Amino acid sequence: MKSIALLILTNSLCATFALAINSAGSSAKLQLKYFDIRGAAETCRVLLALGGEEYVDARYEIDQATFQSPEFLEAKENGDLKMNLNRAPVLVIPDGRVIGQSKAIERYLARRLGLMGKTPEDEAIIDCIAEHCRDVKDAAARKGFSRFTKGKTDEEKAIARSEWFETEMPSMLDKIEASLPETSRSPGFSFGDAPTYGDVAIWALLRDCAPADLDDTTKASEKCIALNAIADQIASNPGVSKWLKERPETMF
Ligand SMILES: N[C@@H](CCC(=O)N[C@@H](CS)C(=O)NCC(=O)O)C(=O)O
Repeated sequence: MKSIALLILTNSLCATFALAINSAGSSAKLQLKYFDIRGAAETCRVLLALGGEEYVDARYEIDQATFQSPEFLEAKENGDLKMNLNRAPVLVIPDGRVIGQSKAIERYLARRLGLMGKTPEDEAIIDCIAEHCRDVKDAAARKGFSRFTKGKTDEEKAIARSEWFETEMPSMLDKIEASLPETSRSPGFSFGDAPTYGDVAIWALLRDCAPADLDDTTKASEKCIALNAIADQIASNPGVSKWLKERPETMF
């Protein structure tokens, strides 16, 4: 039963991918190409859900045993990924041009979808909030406690993990929380009184981390009332909550 379900899922993902590839360059829709994981593309997908724009969600399947993706290798060989230096994600825009770098894609989508404020100054402040979230994620990665970290014992990883979640992450989140009164005009929004890219970045940081880190992240952020209200506001947006219910279940 499980293998039939997997086969159906695999076939439907292949169909999605084939549709995406066949329509490259000619589609009026945006086409986001990435692995079949949340990873570096999920903030883009959530921005699109929040902004209500339809797009082609082209996914390179990953073999769960080998972590290889023949579809990704083929795309690399075809030159589809040149604009991200042979990596994913890339976004193909309706005129056929390709944008690489996940953060550049996020900012482009946010601007396109009206989630970057009204002026260059608004945009810079919203971007600044999103960059705070990136700092937190980068600091966690540098701390090196994930199962992919090499050169550390399990005991060393456990120590790094508790230092991060008990002290360092709460301290960084407190600083972000303290900055919000400078930019927010209403509870539930990091900038002004409407959803922005910064809110999506906060949601991704607090709610869309690796499932194994969710409880510790929730605990580390428990005193951050404003940040949690923003994350809840994004999660309860109808487009986003529909996406969260319907998105493919993936390993990361
Ligand atoms: N700075 C780039 C990094 C892109 C990147 O490292 N992509 C990874 C997946 S998250 C990748 O394509 N890895 C496969 C490879 O490099 O062969 C971005 O944010 O888009």
